[in-house]
Amino acid sequence: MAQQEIILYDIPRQELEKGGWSGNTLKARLALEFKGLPYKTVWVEYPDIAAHCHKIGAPPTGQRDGKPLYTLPVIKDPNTNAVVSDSYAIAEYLDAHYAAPRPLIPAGTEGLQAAFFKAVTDTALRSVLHPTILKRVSEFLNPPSQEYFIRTREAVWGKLDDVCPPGPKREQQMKAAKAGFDIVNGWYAKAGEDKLYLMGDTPSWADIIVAAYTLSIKRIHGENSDEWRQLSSWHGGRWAKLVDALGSST
Ligand SMILES: N[C@@H](CCC(=O)N[C@@H](CS)C(=O)NCC(=O)O)C(=O)O
Repeated sequence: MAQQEIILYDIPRQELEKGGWSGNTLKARLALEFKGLPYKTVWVEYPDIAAHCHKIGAPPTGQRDGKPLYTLPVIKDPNTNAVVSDSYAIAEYLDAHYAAPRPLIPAGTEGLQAAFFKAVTDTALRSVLHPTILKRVSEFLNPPSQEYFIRTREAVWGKLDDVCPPGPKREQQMKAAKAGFDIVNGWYAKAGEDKLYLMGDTPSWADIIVAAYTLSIKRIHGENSDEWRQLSSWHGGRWAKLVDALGSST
């Protein structure tokens, strides 16, 4: 039977033509494209995620305030009837069910990929780059998501206006991000200065993680932003080249 389109649930922004923007959902999107699998996007506003997950049978991925937390990305695969939450679990699912044309997590690297995910997230991505995006994201979401995002993020970060305002605080944050990427660049350089991927010539899930977050900075702040200008110039343009190699047009 012909391969049916996998459904990717993602969070919309006002200008949908600018494509997916969330680092987490971009990981799943890039993984689907890496495999060359046909898929379509169903857009779900933040306040509707939990109800939507209930409806399709997608499990929560964590907890917030002692209650189950439902997040995107989720995929639904009509070929197998599987519904999978969490970007990492989605990558593992795709490898398990669609081995061809190439693995996201090559055999024997499972533990290393998991260790890299934790290390790169803590060093450069989530903890360091994340504060730079919060205010901007709150501005481009549709009204229902906007209200939800501001309320839930301010409960954690305080006033979004104060998290990473333009000026010295933002400059400091970008310096911290650069310092994080310096470390990650050192890991990449172990494969050879001229190599694009963490495994040298073989792209893998590790690179998709980095490419997805890097692409999210480009999409969130915009191609002409200072944030993207800086990030895309670091380390000989390594991160921008990863986006070019593994990024998505949607
Ligand atoms: N570990 C999850 C995290 C996903 C995640 O945090 N997604 C955010 C969007 S970027 C979300 O859906 N949040 C729902 C909420 O804040 O209520 C993954 O990798 O998929």
